Amino acid sequence: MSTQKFNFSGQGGLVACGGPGFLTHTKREGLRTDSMENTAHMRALTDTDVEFFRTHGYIVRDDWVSADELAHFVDLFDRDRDERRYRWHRYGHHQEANYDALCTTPAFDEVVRHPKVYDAVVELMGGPVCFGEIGARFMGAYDGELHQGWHRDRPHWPEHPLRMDYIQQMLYLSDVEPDTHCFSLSPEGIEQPILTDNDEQLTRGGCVDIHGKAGTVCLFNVAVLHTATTRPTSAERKTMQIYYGHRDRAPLANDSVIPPLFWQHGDDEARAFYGNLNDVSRLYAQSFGLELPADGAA
Ligand SMILES: O=C(O)CCC(=O)C(=O)O
Repeated sequence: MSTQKFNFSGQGGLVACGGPGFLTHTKREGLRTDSMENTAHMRALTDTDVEFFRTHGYIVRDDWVSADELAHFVDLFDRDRDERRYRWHRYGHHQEANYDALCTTPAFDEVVRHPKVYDAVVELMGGPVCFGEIGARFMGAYDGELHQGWHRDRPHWPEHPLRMDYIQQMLYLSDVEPDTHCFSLSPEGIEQPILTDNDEQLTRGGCVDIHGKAGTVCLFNVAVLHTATTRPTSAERKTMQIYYGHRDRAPLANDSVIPPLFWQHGDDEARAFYGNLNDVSRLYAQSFGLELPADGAA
């Protein structure tokens, strides 16, 4: 596997063309315009974003999701939670979640492959990405003790330029402020040694609470120490949390079933993105009498 896909110096680096209507990443000086005719591709990330990700393990952007998109995504979320209640279950310390959100509401694909987010994910991952998991998650009012459960979802991948095997999009669908539940992480830079002891990492990196208005996106390396911070509040928190992996590496987990609608999609890019099938998707497909794609290529 190539590990030399990045060049953060700016000149001659890779830029990403991803998401619906975009096909692949390519060299900055040789932009492909497959579905874009002669429109120059606008890169979603700035060099400052990339440098921040290198030195902190995450970035936050509140300007990618438009007001109209946000209203649409909140509507999808609320309707899913209302009409597909039977797929929502208790999760973690004080959450409810639906991990089959792509089956119950296929339109969540618009969140998963939001063009700006997808473009940034592809650039940070340094090559073609695949769907890993989707969680629609809800946190209600709470009057208990402040709670945190620090963890890393997956190990670092040392051969990757950002030592990143999987990345998560955390999309806030409600305002997140100092007195509400929030997502928190302990920043770490790729030049820093990995501290496996949580207390040591928290002493070195501290704790950053990610606040932002509804529509804010945080992208982070899931190997970075993080937690949900549950605090006494009357405010509800709604999030979409989507994992992306490298297309040629192992599927993330078996929490989300990938609907055949996507891995049998008529569009090559959609099929490839959703085609790194986990065991549960294969099992369900077989049980419904569907023919599975050849290994590694849906
Ligand atoms: O819900 C949150 O704020 C934290 C999410 C988290 O810990 C995770 O996805 O592993």
